[in-house]
Amino acid sequence: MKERALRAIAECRHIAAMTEEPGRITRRFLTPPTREVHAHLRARMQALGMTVHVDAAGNLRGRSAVAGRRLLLGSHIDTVPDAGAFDGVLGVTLALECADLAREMSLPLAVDVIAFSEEEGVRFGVPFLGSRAVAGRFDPALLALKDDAGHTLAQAIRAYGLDPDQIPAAALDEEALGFLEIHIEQGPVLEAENLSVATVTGIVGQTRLTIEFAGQANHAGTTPMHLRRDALAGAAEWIASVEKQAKRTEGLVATVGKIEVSPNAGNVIAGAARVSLDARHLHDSVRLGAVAEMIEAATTLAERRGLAMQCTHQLDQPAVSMDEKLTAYLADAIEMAGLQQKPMPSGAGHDAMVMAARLPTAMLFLRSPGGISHHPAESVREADVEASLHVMRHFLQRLSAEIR
Ligand code: HGY
Ligand code: MN
Ligand code: MN
Repeated sequence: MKERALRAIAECRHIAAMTEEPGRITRRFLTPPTREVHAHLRARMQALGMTVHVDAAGNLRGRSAVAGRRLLLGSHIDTVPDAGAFDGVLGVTLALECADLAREMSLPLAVDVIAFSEEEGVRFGVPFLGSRAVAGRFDPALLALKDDAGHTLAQAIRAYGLDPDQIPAAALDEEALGFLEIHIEQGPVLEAENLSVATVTGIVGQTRLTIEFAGQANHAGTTPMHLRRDALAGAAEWIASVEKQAKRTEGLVATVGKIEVSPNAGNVIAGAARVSLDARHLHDSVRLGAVAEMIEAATTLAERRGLAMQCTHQLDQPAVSMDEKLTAYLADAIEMAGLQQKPMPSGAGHDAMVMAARLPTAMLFLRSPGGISHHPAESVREADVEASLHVMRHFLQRLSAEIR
């Protein structure tokens, strides 16, 4: 298993070099480096005897030649800007190792591998586009979304040589035993408890929206403070209130990670400020209540400051529980691999939360050294990757026993 683990890690580092920005890992939805990744993974899939195609949503799909009940494994290959090498991609390289393990053990299991096209939602602001298509939950209205360059999602798909009208055909059209996503934890929990792996009980719900404050651009030197309608000062007050509210709400995380200011000049009072909000909680009622309060706070401060305020929702993704049976098989496999079992929720979003609407879904987490992710320092331990493959070997055998 050691050589499989080393290969899975080496593949992540190899794919990391396929980037929009030399020296950093950035690979947004269907940008040119995606083509390199697809070519590389296609060869890997074909070497495993798979038939391979890219569906209309840009997912790379490897279909096992084994005649038998299907199990889907996979994760995403798109990244955030200046990302680490393992978020998503490790789930694909380990899925390939698992498909090879199933073949080596002559299991009656057809292990298919999916490299999802757009999980992060960086380019078009809305995540899970690839997995929505596979799960048959892609809203055609999304095709009108625009990226920072003004290209629509439909244009990006066509520019890649795909046909957005064919997205409905990307939907899974057969029953499968389930979908399993192997992923780094991206947080500090497993490292704090000195554990290699964990089963995921559920994935937190997620709201993503944009708040635009509009005031009056004016001269920074001649405009008295009491005569200003400063959009950036309003946004700053709101951002501070969001952080305060999240800190006092148990289990809530809220992030303003992006701000765009106009005209964005040091000697001009900002006429417009556009900020992102990403709010998450394991209980949807808490998340939705907190988001409503944050929007109310934006409305109130905008009125007080003489600003216009507009809120645009990009995502309202309910919290999702993982499949109990598959998760129990995974927990048993962890114990059979001689490891301590730990069930835990995921604070990060994953394609698994979309796939769970379509078929039984489970996740296996690996420790994130330093608890860091969405950052070049993101890493994995070789021993943990090797341990995850032992777990998966037991899991595949257990699932096969069910269908013999
Ligand atoms: O943002 C997330 O939770 C995930 O990493 N896409
Ligand atoms: Mn991810
Ligand atoms: Mn991510």
